Amino acid sequence: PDDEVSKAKQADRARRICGTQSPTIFSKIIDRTIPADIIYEDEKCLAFWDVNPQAPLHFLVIPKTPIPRISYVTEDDTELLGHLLVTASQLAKKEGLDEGYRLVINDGKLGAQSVYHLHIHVIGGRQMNWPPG
Ligand code: DGP
Repeated sequence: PDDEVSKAKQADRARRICGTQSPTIFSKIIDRTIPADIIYEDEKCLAFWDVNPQAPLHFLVIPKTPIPRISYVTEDDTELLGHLLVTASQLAKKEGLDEGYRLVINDGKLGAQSVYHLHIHVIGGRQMNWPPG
């Protein structure tokens, strides 16, 4: 976790220095420039396994449109955000997470966001704790 926080701090610093990081590594996953273990794709979104899993099952659902962070969305993104959540729910069911799971969206430096392309974490397969770290 500390490592994720330091990555988030580094990303925030890079973003402040260089402007918004775009394209991020997730754009390269979308266009297949770099490989990922993709679970699902449609015209609006992509889902793939997280390279640094925090639980037995951990995947990400991302919009194909590179919205940097949840705090930047507008009313125009309402339908897309709904679609991402419905997709996350359907994929969690498909992966057998019948007893529950955690959805997380990290935003910005204090939210420990490290990749500035909006993503929903779907984390499951073990007991989650509250409060989160
Ligand atoms: P966040 O801290 O919320 O910005 O989460 C970014 C997540 O993205 C983190 O859990 C690790 C994952 N990640 C970063 N780079 C890659 C990559 O190249 N491939 C995959 N599959 N996941 C990645």
